[in-house]
Amino acid sequence: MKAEVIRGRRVSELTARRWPVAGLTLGLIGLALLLPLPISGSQAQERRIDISARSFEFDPGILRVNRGDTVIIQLQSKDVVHGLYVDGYGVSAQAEPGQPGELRFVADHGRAFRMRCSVPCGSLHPFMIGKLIVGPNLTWLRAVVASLIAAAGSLLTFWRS
Ligand SMILES: [Cu+2]
Repeated sequence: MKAEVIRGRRVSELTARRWPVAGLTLGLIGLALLLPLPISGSQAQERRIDISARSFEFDPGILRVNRGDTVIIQLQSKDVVHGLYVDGYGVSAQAEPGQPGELRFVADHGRAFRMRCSVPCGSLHPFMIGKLIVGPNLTWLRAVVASLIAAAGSLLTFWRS
């Protein structure tokens, strides 16, 4: 019975009823993706981080800093000569046992970057990799919120028709 009623309705009428919800949904998705958030978290500060390198890993292997921080990494080696190169920032340091190296940069662009050993140090050298994460992962959060809104919006659109 219900199907007949829907079929009997004019298409333009259905479309007209869907438009407001679709528009609202798109608007909300746009907001979720683009709205400048008051970035929470601490103010930019100087972060001194000790990394110890040995074949074939960095410890700690994952660094988290806030955007804007001045990052000073002191690299120590426990065995042979190792290097540390930070992708995206183009800075590097070298260390050998007893002779630490240091590098410094301002974490002014967000996202995750690789840190790699920059001195061939053995068979697994290519896999001597760490990670630098700058800032809160807002992109991911925005994507999640946007897809939730999209899902809710399409449900609503079809329930109303
Ligand atoms: Cu290496």
